[in-house]
Amino acid sequence: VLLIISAALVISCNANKKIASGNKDSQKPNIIFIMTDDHAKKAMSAYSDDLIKTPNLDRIAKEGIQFDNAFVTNSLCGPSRAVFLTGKYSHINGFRANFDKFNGDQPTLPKYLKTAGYYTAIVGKWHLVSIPQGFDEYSIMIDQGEYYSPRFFDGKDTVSVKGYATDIITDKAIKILEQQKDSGKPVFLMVHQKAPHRDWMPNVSDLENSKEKYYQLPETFFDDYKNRTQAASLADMRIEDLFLGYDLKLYLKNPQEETNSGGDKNSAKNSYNWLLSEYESMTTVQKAMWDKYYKPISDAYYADKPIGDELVKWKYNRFMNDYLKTVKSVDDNVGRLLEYLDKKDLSENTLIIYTSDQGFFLGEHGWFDKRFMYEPSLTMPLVMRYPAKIKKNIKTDKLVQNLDLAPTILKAAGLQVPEEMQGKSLDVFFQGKSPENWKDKIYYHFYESNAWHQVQKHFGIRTRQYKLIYFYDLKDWELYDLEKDPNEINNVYKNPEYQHVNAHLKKELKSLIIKYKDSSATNFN
Ligand code: SGN
Ligand code: CA
Repeated sequence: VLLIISAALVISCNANKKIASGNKDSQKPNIIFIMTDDHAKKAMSAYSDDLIKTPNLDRIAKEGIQFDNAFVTNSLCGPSRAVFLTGKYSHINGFRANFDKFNGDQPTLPKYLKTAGYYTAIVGKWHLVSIPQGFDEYSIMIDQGEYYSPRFFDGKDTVSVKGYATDIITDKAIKILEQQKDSGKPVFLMVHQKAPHRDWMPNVSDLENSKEKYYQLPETFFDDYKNRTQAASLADMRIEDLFLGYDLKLYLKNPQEETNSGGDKNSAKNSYNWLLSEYESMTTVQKAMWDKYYKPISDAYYADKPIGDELVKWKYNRFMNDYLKTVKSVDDNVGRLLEYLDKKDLSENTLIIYTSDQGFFLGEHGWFDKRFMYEPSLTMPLVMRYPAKIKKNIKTDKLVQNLDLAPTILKAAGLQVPEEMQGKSLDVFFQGKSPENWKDKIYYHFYESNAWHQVQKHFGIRTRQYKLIYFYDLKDWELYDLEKDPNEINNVYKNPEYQHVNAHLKKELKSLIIKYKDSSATNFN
């Protein structure tokens, strides 16, 4: 008996020694989950290199797996984060729209991981209103967060940190990894960037020696919303309504100009002051670098005063230049994190995931923002690397969802996926094979109404070929044949040739509603 006990002691000592060496050899991987805010798939060169080169984000894809058809279940910040934390749809986790408050008492991914011995932490944007639960450590931004001198709350104090948000959040992430690397515990770290969310303030270091670039308008930029339901024309998120000061960084001669620039008049008044207060929070050096770039742009605008289509094109380009610069800073900082992992020999046994809380319209249909079930806002970038378990250079176009991420992470941590989670682990794709019986349809439900950007509530189904959407307050439908009409401008719901498709999809939609237990989505024929 003594012999057996001492043998067991030796084994357990060895196991402890192994874990102590930076978790490299232990069974459980470190898990780093990077989520940005509003990053459109087409602004990442692994998906399309028309707009920007993102070598570091692409590196994750090249050294791992890229999901070409990854979708959110509700295209809005808070709801998407709640889905990720719970592995459940909004109607089950209770966070349907940004004005809700997340019920942190429910089971969540960090809680499961913490119980299983993980050190759990989140840095950056939270946006779920209630206090984070299940984390050993957190440092979250207040509400939407700020680009310059952002404020962070750690459970005790709120502190404003000098510098640029994307850099600071990455510094915080690296610091946690460094502090934990010899602790013997695997780490689950959520790195939530504010970028590239509105109001798209670039890092001043990316303004130096930089010139405005010209970006081609998307094909559907001048969409007239013909043969669509009313939803598209009711939406208030047109590029032409971007605010001159707040969004496009002009030095307004008179704050009234903001009010006249279009969009929601009340927010126009506030937005002018918002930009000023962000500018005021910069250091003298930052302000000087900012002015050096934006002042000549502003002067040129007042000298030329574009109008009509010229003004709309000018606004589009101004917006795109800033948006893409905030993405560039994300890419640089992801590079920094990857380098840190390499340097500390942590890459092999780390699952790193990059995604965004939803997609974003970059001028498609004349819009910015998201919310709609249309492709640019429904899709999200999703790439993962985990050299120990994921083959290199894999791509899949199967339909996957943000709902699947919590199960994927639990599985990677060697844990059971709880029955009540509604997603499926994506580990079945890790060896490059296409799993049999994978889902071939997804369900979507957007709940916000009478709020920012005025998008009507809707739910719907997307298959490989079709998308059927029901705007239930309007009691009106849209159907798109994505193979023939990838830009979703031709609603064929009333087309006689598609009646069999409608009937079939409605049946499938009903079965998804039952499967996912969405009792709020009834009453349609
Ligand atoms: C803010 C933005 C909106 C944006 C929402 C939600 N306006 O209200 O443009 O749609 O956030 O975004 S702003 O003038 O305050 O920037 S989300 O990503 O948090 O859901
Ligand atoms: Ca968002």
